[in-house]
Amino acid sequence: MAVDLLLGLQWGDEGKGKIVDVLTTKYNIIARFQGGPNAGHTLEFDGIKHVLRTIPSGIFRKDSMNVIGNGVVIDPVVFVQELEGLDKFNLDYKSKLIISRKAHVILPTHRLLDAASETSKGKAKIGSTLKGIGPTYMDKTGRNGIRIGDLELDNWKDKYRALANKHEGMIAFYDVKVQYNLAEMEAEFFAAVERLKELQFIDSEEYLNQALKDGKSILAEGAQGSLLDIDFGTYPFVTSSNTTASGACTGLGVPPNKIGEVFGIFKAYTTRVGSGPFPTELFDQVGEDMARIGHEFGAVTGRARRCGWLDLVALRYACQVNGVTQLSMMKGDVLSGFTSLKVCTAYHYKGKEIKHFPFNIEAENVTPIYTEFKGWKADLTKMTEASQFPKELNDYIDFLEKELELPITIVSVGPDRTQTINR
Ligand code: 2SA
Ligand code: MG
Repeated sequence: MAVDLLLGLQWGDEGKGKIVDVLTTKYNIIARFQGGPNAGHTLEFDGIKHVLRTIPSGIFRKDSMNVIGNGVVIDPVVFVQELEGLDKFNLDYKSKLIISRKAHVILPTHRLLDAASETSKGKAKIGSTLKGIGPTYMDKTGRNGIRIGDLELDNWKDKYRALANKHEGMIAFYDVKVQYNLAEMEAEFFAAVERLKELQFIDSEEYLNQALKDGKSILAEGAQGSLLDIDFGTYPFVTSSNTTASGACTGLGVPPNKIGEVFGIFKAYTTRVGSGPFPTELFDQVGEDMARIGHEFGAVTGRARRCGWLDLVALRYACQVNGVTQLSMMKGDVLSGFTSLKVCTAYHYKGKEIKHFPFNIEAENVTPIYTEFKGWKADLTKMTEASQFPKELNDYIDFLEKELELPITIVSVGPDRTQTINR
């Protein structure tokens, strides 16, 4: 059996949670491979809306196992809150959720360091979610981190103390005002670690490879988006993990020759939260309409998302880096009623027209070149099959498929599980 991947192709918030939820019935195991509580995967079904942070989106399905892989960073405090949020659903998460011993732990001081680093940058800040993601991955690559498996050792608190002390020195070094009461944060953290230890910690690479041998199917659920990838994203305005396909291999311990389908998820327009370049960003009424109609607010922090037209230069790049095999287009319903729609097909870059994603996409270097489309009026949200689509929507989809040289097999026409159309 193979591991299929589900990845966001833009700057996050493409609607991955919804598509994982729709696809989970086809898989035995759903696995997260990178990121942490900076993610907010929204699922809607039976009139309920739920946001998942670190827990894989298969948790609501009776028969799926959910694995948090070694590439993920876990904040025990947020994790326990997440578990408490699931209590009302009566899920047997102790038997359905397993955590890699090699995943790294976000400490309270990692969150403080995130805040200190962002404050020290002033206007140049990354716009991080302040969940401690960057500092935790820094400690991982700096070979200082504490892993989930460490929490099973008797002396883990010694290791914790040494690292937290070091972090306090670093916070002082930043020389910015960060108010905190570490004793309080630590009490909450230690209590959360004890709850976390009630779950199963495993050697997840062993578990997953054995599952493949046993004929089980696995879906790897990406978080954030390709343009936030630490290597291929709009650096430094990125997150600190590999959000692209290769991250699934390193973040789960499954070999590349076991990767099967790569589902790429994109919105029919583009959004971005946090700082950083965004060539097709709109600063006018049209952009405001997209934000309002699309409810474009961060699922974790509530931040307003910046909105703009679909950028095919960026999307083509993301498809290439990930080896996408099929696409899902989300939130086309938000564009209903727009008189005309634009799609960026190339950039003017240093006096030339280019179609590849260049090193620097800052506004002073890049001007988008657009193709314009007639909009559609019909409300898509009640549609149940592709034959009901208005001609203008079909024209839009056909154009994207031709430009991207990939099939758009799923079109989402609303947030609910049921508002999903296969083509
Ligand atoms: P971080 O916290 O260090 O990973 O932030 C670094 C950059 O990555 C962006 N980022 C995100 N962008 C979109 N969605 C994300 N998750 C939340 C959601 C966002 C929220 O799913 O709604 O609630 O605000 C996410 N996580 C990280 C971030 O904006 C920085 O640009
Ligand atoms: Mg999100």
